[in-house]
Amino acid sequence: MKNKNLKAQPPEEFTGIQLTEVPKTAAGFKAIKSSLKHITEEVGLAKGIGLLTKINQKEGFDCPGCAWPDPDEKRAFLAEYCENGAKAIAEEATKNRVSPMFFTTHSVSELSKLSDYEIGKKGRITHPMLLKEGSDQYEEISWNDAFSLIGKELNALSSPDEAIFYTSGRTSNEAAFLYQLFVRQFGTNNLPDCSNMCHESSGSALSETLGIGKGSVTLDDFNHADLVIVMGQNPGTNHPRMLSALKDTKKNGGKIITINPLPEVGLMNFKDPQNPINWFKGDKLTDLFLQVKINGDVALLKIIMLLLLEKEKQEKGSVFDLEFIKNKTANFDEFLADLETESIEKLLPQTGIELETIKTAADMIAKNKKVIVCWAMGLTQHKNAVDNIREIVNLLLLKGSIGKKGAGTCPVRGHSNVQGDRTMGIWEKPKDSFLDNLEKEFNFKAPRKHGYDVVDAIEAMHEKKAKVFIGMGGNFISATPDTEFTSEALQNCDLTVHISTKLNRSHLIHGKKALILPCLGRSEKDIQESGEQFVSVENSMGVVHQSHGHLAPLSSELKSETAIVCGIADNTLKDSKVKWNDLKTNYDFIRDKIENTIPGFENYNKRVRQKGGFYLPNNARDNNFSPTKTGKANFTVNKPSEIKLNENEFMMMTIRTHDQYNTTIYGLNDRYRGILNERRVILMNENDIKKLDLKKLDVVNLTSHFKGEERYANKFLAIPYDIPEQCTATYFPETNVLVPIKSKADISNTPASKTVIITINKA
Ligand SMILES: Nc1nc2c(c(=O)[nH]1)N[C@H]1C(S)=C(S)[C@@H](COP(=O)(O)OP(=O)(O)OC[C@H]3O[C@@H](n4cnc5c(=O)[nH]c(N)nc54)[C@H](O)[C@@H]3O)O[C@H]1N2
Ligand SMILES: Nc1nc2c(c(=O)[nH]1)N[C@H]1C(S)=C(S)[C@@H](COP(=O)(O)OP(=O)(O)OC[C@H]3O[C@@H](n4cnc5c(=O)[nH]c(N)nc54)[C@H](O)[C@@H]3O)O[C@H]1N2
Ligand SMILES: [Mo]
Repeated sequence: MKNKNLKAQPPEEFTGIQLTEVPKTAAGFKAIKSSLKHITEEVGLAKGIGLLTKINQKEGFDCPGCAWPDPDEKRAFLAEYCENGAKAIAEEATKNRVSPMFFTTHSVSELSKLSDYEIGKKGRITHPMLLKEGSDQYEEISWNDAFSLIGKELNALSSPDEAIFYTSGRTSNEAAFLYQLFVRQFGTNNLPDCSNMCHESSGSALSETLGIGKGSVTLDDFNHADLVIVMGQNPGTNHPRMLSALKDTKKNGGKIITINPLPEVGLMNFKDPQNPINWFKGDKLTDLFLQVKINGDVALLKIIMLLLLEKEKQEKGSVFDLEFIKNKTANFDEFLADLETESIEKLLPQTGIELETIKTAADMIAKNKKVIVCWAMGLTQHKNAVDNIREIVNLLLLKGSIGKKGAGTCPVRGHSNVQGDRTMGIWEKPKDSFLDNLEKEFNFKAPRKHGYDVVDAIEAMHEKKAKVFIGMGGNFISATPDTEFTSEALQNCDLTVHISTKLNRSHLIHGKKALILPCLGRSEKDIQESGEQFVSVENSMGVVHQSHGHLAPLSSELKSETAIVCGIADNTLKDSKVKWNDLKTNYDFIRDKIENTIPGFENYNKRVRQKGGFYLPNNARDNNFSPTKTGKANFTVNKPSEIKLNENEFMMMTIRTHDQYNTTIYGLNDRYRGILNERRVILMNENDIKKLDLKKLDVVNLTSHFKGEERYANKFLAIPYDIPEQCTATYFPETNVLVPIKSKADISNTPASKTVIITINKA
């Protein structure tokens, strides 16, 4: 039963907007100033500066911000972090504490009325906490009692498939490996993760076409590329260190094309904060900007490929890499036959771009042989997201731009170890070969039935088919779509458990009983029986390396994620042959087990100790596509988006501000878009504002429409912005309530949180 006193959405209150001019360049000195401000406020200056010198250094800890790789050789003088990495650290190392005392004076329902910003600012959780059935107040519980409660609830289920084990992508390789092993020994593959809402579409498309679900490029490839195309990504905010790589491309004579509905500041111009000479002088990054309509990418890529085909017909071999196509690819004829059925005139309106501009892009692509395409959520969170990425692969295959220096695929990952977690087996659809290896090493029968992904898990809880939810990190209620539906789903559970660093809304939208288990963060020392431990992570380009905490843990009650998994497993599994309590004493033991089960981790303990770590094997990088069904790189046939808007409807994308990390809201500013101190805004084209008879800063209510259903989110300020007509942008998680649970990508099942059809009404 849903508790009406619990608020799953942030309050419909304004915080006092200020608009400034949209800045012309990103980073520079202002970024340094902003880093220092967050660090000083949350951590204190001296301790904060000490921490910053450790981020992403070879003996330091991995920045919990994003998964962008560190240079293999040189690391910057001012440390390899960015403004938003510094904010992530400040947030984790904060002085603020959520202690048992805090909960005696704050009820759950009262806390749920706060915004995500206010909840996050309460700070780090210091002790394991239990919310008893019927209570509105968390109270302290011992670790042993917490573990045995979980064991009891899990073992009381009528099937292991009634439990769900979520993971967010910050969990280390060691913890993730043990977690999936425990879950499979318990008897289910219900291992949804944040990837399901993130790059799942990339994984689906790339595995099918290139035989590996990961990107193919390394950081060094950016030094050698003729052309980098950045699609559906805002690196100035979300992967700031990527801008340095793009700067290197330019320095070496390469060009950059940006494809985005918004002229994102960082991509347009950039001042490198790691180079003081550059603090005040900007570098122009984007050479050609294609301001595509939301979800117009397949149409745009098809037009580009039609233009390339025209040129190729004029002079055979002048544009396409015929040798590569012949030797390395399959399905070229089907692809070509389908492409020729498309017409530029019909496709053009979907893009919203002048044909002349697209022709310039096609010329740049035709001329250059080494092309990298980078992308992120602007491509993966649509109904036809998998098509978007398959179409990118088609383009790269035409150019033979894969498996060679300076060319290839670059899906830019989000969470700092989301890729590593998947490598460790956090996946609801594990491969048989992976399970075979687990069975052999650990002597048990692994479940073979595929488990629930995020959307399926929500539906299962809603239908009461799943009754226990365990979250290894993350903030499920605020990150997932259809907030009110998901809130009902979580509240249907008998037990919800969160292994977390900081207080968040998922602790407040709870099952009949709830537990919060507080864990160490990346920046903290992890001391076990055999001494100080390090963990390992995999970045966006498949490099596995160490991460060492440096700070003393903020409370002696914190446990590492690894120790928590071992505690739960030991209290749940009756006849496991794994010695859970031994494994946690020395993480080398866990790495030995990983080495024995997962290909590519030979000599793990030795190689992870090399400075900078080691690369995992990558068949696409090696120009080998044998893992695909055809044994070659596959061309595919894709269709442009079928979504048609009525005249009064708008397409809405839900995006991140400069001051947030997913559901963690560092501050209320979106500096690079000129919007300060307010999150309840909707960015609209000036003509659309006029058409609706609105003025700048008018208050509007939003209604989303999906298969006859309506969902509502009220009180947003209309902001005129440089965005194509009929396209709008709002911030997540405020508008997740508008994303229908059933509106998701074909094949990958990723919530379509960038293609939300809405109408806008004056409040
Ligand atoms: N500071 C900070 N860093 C982060 C995060 C964070 O929240 N804060 N989150 C991390 C995570 S988990 C992830 S996944 C990444 C996310 O990194 P991004 O994908 O950069 O994040 P979004 O804000 O979702 O931005 C999507 C971009 O795609 C564009 N876009 C939207 N729809 C379309 C479309 O149809 N076509 C095209 N071509 N473009 C489109 C938007 O205008 C926007 O620029 O960042 C990671 N890093
Ligand atoms: N509408 C809309 N929805 C989206 C998106 C979108 O673009 N639009 N993006 C989607 C994407 S790309 C992603 S990846 C998901 C993100 O979904 P999640 O990964 O579930 O969400 P986060 O906000 O990253 O999780 C933050 C919480 O993680 C906990 N935490 C932080 N560090 C640690 C740690 O080291 N260990 C543990 N155990 N806990 C920790 C803290 O308690 C913090 O409150 O959201 C998705 N949701
Ligand atoms: Mo993500």
